[in-house]
Amino acid sequence: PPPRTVLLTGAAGRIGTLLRERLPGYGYTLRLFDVEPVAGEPAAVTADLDDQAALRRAVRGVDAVVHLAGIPSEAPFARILRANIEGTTRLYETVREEGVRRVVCASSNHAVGFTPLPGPGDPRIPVRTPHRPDTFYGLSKAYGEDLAQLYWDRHGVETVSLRIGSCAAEPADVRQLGIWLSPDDCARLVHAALSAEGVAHTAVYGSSANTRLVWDLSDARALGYAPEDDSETYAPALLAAQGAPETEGATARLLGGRFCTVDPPGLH
Ligand code: 15L
Repeated sequence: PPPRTVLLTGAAGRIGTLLRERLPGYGYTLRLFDVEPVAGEPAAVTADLDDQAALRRAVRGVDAVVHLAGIPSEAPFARILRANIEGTTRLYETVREEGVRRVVCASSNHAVGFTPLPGPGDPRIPVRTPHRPDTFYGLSKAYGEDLAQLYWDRHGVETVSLRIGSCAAEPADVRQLGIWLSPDDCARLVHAALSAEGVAHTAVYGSSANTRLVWDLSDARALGYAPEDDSETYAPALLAAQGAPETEGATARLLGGRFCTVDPPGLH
């Protein structure tokens, strides 16, 4: 049977919030976990991923985990190490110990951010492309994908790693037109990742069916994901305000965009 009780880590965050509003409509019962209080949700667990007792109580008895907790952009390595690398490892170890079968894990386009964008006529970026993280943040997402593979190969924990593009109510800039994931499509994708059978460890790109798509959505569609939105609705206004996508410059033709040249934050 498909998972019904789902633990949502990072439930107070941007994607956590939009999934809290939408996943119950697919029939899921949610348990919520976040380092910050979840507004209007007194039953949510407010704890850090290094609080082993709280994490175990949250994981025990669920059918699946949607793991969104972590730092969502570049930060000093020590912070990324603690929140994203150690935090995700603790989560998987607890999932294994508690016998939970399925994780849906938030990876990111920044795990492969140095991948060149396809030019006119080039094929879209495939899932099976080498990890090319653009930041410590992207590196932590590449680690998460390898961790998921380890827990499948060693322990039979299934994961769908979602290399999410830009998930927000609207795309914020011309770059995001290629990788925008609408909130409704995000819920469709997570539902597909929770309910597809026999996923082992599968990585997929996470975006809507954008006209300007830069990556291959067929692996996501193979899970049963059928996106309904397209960023093209927002293209005329964004192009009028910001101009055509740049074709020159260090980051213009790289998937990760500005992440590829962000100032290195150092270790601490
Ligand atoms: C991400 O991984 C970030 O979490 C999000 O805030 C966006 O910046 C997104 O990537 C993006 O690449 O637009």
